[in-house]
Amino acid sequence: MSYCIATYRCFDGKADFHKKAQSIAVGLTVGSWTELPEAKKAEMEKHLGRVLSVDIHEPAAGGDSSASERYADIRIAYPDVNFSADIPALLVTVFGKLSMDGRIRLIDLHFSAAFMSRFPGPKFGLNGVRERLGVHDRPLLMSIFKSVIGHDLSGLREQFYGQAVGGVDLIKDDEILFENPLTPIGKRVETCMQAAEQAQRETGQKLLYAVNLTGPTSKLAANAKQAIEAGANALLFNVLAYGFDVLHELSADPDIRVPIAAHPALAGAIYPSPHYGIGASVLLGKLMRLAGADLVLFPSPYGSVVMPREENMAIQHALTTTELTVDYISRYDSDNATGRSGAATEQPAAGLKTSFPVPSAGIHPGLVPLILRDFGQDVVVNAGGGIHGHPMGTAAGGRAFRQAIQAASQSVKLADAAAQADNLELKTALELWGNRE
Ligand code: 1AE
Repeated sequence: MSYCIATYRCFDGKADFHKKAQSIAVGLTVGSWTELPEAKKAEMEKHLGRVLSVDIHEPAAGGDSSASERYADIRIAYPDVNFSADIPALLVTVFGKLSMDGRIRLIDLHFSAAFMSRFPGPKFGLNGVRERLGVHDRPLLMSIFKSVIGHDLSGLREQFYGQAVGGVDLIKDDEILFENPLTPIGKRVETCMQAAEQAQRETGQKLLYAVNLTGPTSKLAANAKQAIEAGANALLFNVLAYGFDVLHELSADPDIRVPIAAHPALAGAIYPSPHYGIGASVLLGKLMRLAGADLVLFPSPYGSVVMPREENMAIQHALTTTELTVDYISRYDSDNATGRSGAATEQPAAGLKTSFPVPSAGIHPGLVPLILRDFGQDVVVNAGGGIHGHPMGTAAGGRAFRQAIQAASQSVKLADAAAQADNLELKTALELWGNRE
């Protein structure tokens, strides 16, 4: 018997957490247990959830407010046999009704090997994106279209070219650019890819354009294929508005042979509370990777929409770890269990590719050393305002970032790099936005 394991943090000043854990394990699986006749129990045993552990944290006397709350971390194993092997079924099982039942938060998920084996994961992943660009030795740079609503194709082309010629590796649509008569997806792709080719002739650099895949769910795959037909070499997708399963289907579609960048729109309604919702590393880490995102955007700890650094690091870990047995795969197997407490058994690792972390929002060149300090070389530095807002123009904005990335990668201080005559763009950017190294 195989199980997926959910870990919850449950806050309550007085509750009997062991009783609470039992009520979740039973309530979200067989419904009732002690009242069942013995014959029925034998039949239902395989559907019964198991409490694996209950770790109670009592408030520290005189501690700060977070330490002064009483909570328990509760781990529950859910039999795979209870749900179909898809993310919606798993999420509704482990945190459907329960998400509305008081101060409780889903902080981790471990998938059974059988469940995980149904997910191919990212089609390209971090290395595949690097291969497509031919860039293996430095962090990538992405820029974001800004203020494009109401603009026509020529306005778009101009903005695209400015970004491309500045040396960015990827350009993504703004996530609020939907299907519209001025810049419909097919024409948008054709126009932007022409600008990409022009820029490539000048810079020699390849570029991915992540066009925003929008519209009714039933038309997404067709829209994606139309965009690819028109020359799209990447897609942007607002995963949480559509659901993880939609990403999974798009990513697993053999005809959609381009990397998919997952945008975190709506995530702020789900992860930030300490008491409710789903932890960022599950929402924007494990589930995004499992569902097949090649690149995942999330708010950084440094910019305008701030997420705590430890949560960023947990997302990075979930996206890039190769220790899948430890981090992803449930090691609980009832055939080897001793009693009800759960037992560890070794299971084979599923070979999910890693996804590119893309810490975003309010990023400017002065933050690049912090990004590289935390994420190393396998990161996409992503900016909208920090590129277009450069006093010397959009292309200069891209160059300022490339100069910052080069300096930080070689452990050269930004201030020293900015003092070099050929790094005027970086100097100008640091004067405007500051230097946080
Ligand atoms: C967390 C998503 C960031 C994003 O999509 C976006 O548009 C950022 O723009 P800037 O860099 O803050 O201008």
